[in-house]
Amino acid sequence: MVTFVTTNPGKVHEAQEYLDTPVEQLDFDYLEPQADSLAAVAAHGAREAYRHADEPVFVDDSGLTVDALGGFPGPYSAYVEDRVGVERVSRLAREETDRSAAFRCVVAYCDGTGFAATPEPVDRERRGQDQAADERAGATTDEQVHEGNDGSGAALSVKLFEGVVPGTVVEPRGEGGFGYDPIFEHAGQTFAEMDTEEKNAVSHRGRALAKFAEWYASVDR
Ligand code: ITT
Repeated sequence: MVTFVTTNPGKVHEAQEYLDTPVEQLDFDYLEPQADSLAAVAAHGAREAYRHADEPVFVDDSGLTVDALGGFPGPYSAYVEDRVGVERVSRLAREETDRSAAFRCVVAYCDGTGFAATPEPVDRERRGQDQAADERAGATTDEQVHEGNDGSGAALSVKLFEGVVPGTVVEPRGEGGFGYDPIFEHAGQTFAEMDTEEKNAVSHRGRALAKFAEWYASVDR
């Protein structure tokens, strides 16, 4: 069993499809720092969630980046969805000639131990696609080990797994999924037109979870 700290049941549903072990949701709204990078937000969240839960946890920070809007809404996707709404983000993006966008997800795992000696998970099949999307979306890293300070002087390691999927912003279509799914088209379908399995097979979260699942299954706990 692994604990997914999130307020979003849609994320948990997708994660359960990917991981062999049961995924339990802990509905805890950790404080998200204002940062330009999803990885920084996710790493901070994982540490805070671990301190709250006092057991192994993972979190996921994700967002939509629209190329012509300088990566907006990016790490502010949840705030913008709440205050502005996805239809208005779609309208804004559709005023642009270039409607390219990407969904990015960073899964961050923390169990209070260090990961320095852990072999990095490798996702060769998807790495090329991820790199192409990373370049478009201005990403810097894939999987890595981060050390951070928990405020008590002790370092808490966090393991990060990143997934990116390129697409286009369109008028809302489809009834499934959540959040920005109806306005994000990939290979001719919006994510809201796909079922969970289809979305997971190509999505940012699916790609990050695949790496996490591979690594999680390989480590001795
Ligand atoms: P937690 O932080 O509690 O996990 P959240 O929904 O607030 O839940 P984020 O802070 O990561 O999640 O914000 C992500 C935003 O991007 C939010 O508006 C989501 O609806 C949206 N989002 C994330 N993944 C998505 C996906 O797969 N499809 C559509 N929208 C997504």
